[in-house]
Amino acid sequence: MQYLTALVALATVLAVPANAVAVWGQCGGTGYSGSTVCDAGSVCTYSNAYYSQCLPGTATSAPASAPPTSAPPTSTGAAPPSSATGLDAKFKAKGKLFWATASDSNRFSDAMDSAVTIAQFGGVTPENSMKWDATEASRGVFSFATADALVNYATQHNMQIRAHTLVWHSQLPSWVSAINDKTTLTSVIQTHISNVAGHFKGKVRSWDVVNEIFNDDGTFRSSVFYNVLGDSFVTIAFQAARAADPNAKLYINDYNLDSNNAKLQAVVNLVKKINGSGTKLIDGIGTQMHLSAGGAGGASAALTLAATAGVEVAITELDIAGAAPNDYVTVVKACLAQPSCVSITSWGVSDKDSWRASSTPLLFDSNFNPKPAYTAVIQALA
Ligand code: 9MR
Repeated sequence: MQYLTALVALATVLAVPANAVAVWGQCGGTGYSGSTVCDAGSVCTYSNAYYSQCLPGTATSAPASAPPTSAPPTSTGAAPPSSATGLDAKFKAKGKLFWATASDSNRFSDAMDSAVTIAQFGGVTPENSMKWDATEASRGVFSFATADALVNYATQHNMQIRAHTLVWHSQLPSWVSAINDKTTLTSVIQTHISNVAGHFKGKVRSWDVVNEIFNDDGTFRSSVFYNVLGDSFVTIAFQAARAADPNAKLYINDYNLDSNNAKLQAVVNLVKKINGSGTKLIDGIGTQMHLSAGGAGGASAALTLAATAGVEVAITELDIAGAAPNDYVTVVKACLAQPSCVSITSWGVSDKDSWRASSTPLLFDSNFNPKPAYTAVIQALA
């Protein structure tokens, strides 16, 4: 897939016309009839015969109307299937909402990553850009530039957005962890959520409102949120999220919900308790599914148990360390068989960019070539 790295500058003009394409937008390719001129600060960059994209940077050559100066080199690897035959399309054909991937601009700014993302995935989750440390590192000072880049990219490619995450003990600035009174922490949670979820109001399909709040035995995890507020922090967070973006689906998300176990039972019980005490606040349960080889056997039972909470269920961060193709197939079939399972999100595109890269847990290898697990999943979706 070396050809995907052949970047050919197509456009930068001194005056950018009104119909210029925003950064990350499409600006060329077979069948494309829109503007080939990018906004200032970005340049139309050749990815493949079907796709050119406005990437940040400045052109050093070619005027806007110039064709590519050279044909892309011949690929030595398998070309990504077209979007009509990709993972997301096949998953949707089975009645599901989307198959997404974790991403952020450090990933999709790579032309190979972007080409595979567009061909295969119908949604994104910000891998890091919407977390507390990225959005409110200092109290009351909000930054959204990196997250906005992902939202713009997803919007331009008709991808759904699973936003992640509002209240999490990790990647949490120390000024939050240091709070020790209920009034301040309640206000800080509400301010964070109203600003962050409010900023993306109407643009994301769902939010992971609380993330990883339970221990494996089903007790609450020790965190500043639980230690100061008790379990009331969950309701405080969901109420704030509902107020900030009333149409977003609000999720509770966790790992090790991979079988009928104590942790998943605690999640289901909490959802039933909160939703049963008046207004429905929680719309979905997210099971991350960071699995190990041979560890998918409980997936079907887990999805079945999660569905008993009466909310939608999503597989939100799927990767499988050292996966045999059949491990992936087991997960996909479990979701297909459970009507409440609405979506799958892979936690990244290429093995080389995985948070646990050494265990090669994803569907595309470090050169972005589809792995046998990918082929097995496509066959399972046939
Ligand atoms: O993939 C994320 C990695 O880039 C970050 O360094 C890490 C920091 O905590 O978070 C990773 O994503 C995590 C996700 O937000 C929540 N579930 C576990 C994921 C893997 O650690």
